[in-house]
Amino acid sequence: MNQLHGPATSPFVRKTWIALQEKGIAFEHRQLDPLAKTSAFLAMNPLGRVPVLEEDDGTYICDSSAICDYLEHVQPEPRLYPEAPRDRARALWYEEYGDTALTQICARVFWMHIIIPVRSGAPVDPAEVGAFVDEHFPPALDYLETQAPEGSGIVAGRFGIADISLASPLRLLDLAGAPLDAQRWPRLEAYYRRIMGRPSAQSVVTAEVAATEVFRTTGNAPVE
Ligand SMILES: N[C@@H](CCC(=O)N[C@@H](CS)C(=O)NCC(=O)O)C(=O)O
Repeated sequence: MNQLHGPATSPFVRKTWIALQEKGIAFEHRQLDPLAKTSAFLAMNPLGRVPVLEEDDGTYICDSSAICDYLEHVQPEPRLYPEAPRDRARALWYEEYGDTALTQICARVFWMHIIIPVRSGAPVDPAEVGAFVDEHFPPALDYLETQAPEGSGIVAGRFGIADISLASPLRLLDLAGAPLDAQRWPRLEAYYRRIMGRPSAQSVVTAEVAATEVFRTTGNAPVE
């Protein structure tokens, strides 16, 4: 069976997990600390990053975008990438936005709430978190507030890779105990909750909550 390597807290692992679930492709989840650059890990991915998808024949496919594109080709239905060129381009743009701008700010909040306190021995500093959020959230989230759809599909009204890629980093805020401000970004928050309500996204919850607890108590990712 396919194996998906990496902590479920990673937005890139979550994105890949949800895509696998949406496609109905069976897989086993394997713990792997992406900061521990073991030779076994680097043999799978010389960049030392997760996720890595390991196939039955021992092939490794790295990078969430490469994996999701691969899944679309080996199992086209249900489609996660639009067919029409402009819609496809827009979907790839939102995927990129989720993987970069959104992940950077959400991951930082997760680190400030969950990982840094246990590593430093100092409690969360609400003033520091607040200053970060005030400076970095509006530029990234005000844009998404203008884009968020009424339904679950930000591109052409149809759910797909763009929605998965935007919801996956936002989930870090829930796991950090600092959820997205529904008063400040109501359309985005409601859209995010709709994506999170899908069975594919719910299937990650047990693993991501457990991984968060390991991070919160040890400062490190869970390992096998
Ligand atoms: N573009 C990559 C990004 C993967 C990535 O940065 N993963 C993080 C975990 S969230 C990682 O492995 N970081 C370890 C490191 O950079 O040393 C993807 O889409 O898979």
